[in-house]
Amino acid sequence: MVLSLIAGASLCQGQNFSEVKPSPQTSEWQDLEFGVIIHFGTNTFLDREWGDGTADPKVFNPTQADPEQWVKAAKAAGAKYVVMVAKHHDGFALWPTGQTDYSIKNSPWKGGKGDLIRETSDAAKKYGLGFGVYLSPWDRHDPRYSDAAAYDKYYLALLDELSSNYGNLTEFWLDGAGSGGHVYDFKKIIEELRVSQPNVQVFADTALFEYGDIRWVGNEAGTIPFQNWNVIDRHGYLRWRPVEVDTPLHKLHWFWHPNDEATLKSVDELVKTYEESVGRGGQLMLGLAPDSRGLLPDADVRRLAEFGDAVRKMHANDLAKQHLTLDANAKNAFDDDPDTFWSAPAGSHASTLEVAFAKPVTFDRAETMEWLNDGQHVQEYAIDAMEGGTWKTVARSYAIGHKKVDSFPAVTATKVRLRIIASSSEAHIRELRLYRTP
Ligand code: FUL
Repeated sequence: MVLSLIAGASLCQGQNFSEVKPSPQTSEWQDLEFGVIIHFGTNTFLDREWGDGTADPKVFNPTQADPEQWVKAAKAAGAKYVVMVAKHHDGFALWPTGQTDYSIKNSPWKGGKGDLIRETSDAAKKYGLGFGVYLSPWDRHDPRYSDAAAYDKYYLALLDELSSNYGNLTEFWLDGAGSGGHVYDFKKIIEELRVSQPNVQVFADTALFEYGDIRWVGNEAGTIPFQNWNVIDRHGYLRWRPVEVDTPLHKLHWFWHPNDEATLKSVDELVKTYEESVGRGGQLMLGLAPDSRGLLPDADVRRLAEFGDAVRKMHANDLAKQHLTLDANAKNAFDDDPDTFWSAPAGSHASTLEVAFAKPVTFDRAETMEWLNDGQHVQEYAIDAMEGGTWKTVARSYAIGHKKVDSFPAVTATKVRLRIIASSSEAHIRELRLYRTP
């Protein structure tokens, strides 16, 4: 009795939302802000989103598959890493696995000698992007799926190949789709993954709640529709688990489909998605889909470059840099150095970071970043601009987190202040940036 009380007490230690901190690996991952996920497989050739596992491997026959083209297009969009769907729900493996014949080994592509995971990870490395994989737990082809223990063994063997043969993985995607009712030994799966990939960030939706480092946003529309706090309660214990926002470049389509040009998202739609994902402290995971040639369609490549240009232009001129002299502490919020931050007075729960300008600056967008290594502390804040000698509040909101974008009608100000209205302990502000929308 006494022992169980003591054990219960120790479980409760540190269970305070603002005391939970990210791991160094998760912080590093959050700094990437934007990745892409690539869907390519038998579905590409059969006009399908969810293959039923009966497709003949011979249908997989791209004539010009070029992972370097995919990676270059992702990089032009501003993505920092690529996640490749190694096996989707149809069970077809895009690498020459030794665990099943249902793979590219039995396709006509490169006479069965190709390896798309190798080519894509090599391309990512060549262009300086991170690499990750998606391995669908749900499998509509493999007969072992009906026997939970046999399938776990199979899945583990696939995972071992992916986690030991393709270098460091940035992210591992565990997709809950379709698995309703099937029980997997996720504990074992994650344990095994960690042996060769101790730093990989595991994405998992709510069905696989216990196992992820990163959580699903809950929709595929490209938006975080809530105040974004990084720490969530997992069945009674707290864990730092940031949000990933996955959404495809073509509306509702993760795989390529013929005559699908009309679903290609516009630059404005993509920028809105960026603002509502990265701009709300989350990670953007944009879905790309090579066509039956094995190339991203020209229009997609162009759109990705246009999107990247639009985001770069939005950030071309940080007006906050025109501030007058600041003390060393405040300067840290305007230096673009991710390792420095302005710290509010120790122990404070409210504070102000203020800058003045020699000449008035006109802006309609503010980007604020919290230094999160010590936890997420800012609970409520406002941005005020001094216009015509009086302070005017242009934005007021709750969580800041990794990054927070606030947009408002343009103001012309001689001074700007970030007012921390409530924070669980002193605020740590990594950057405060001001922009005029081009
Ligand atoms: C979903 C899957 O069902 C879709 O086909 C796609 O792979 C998406 C990224 O995740 O859960």
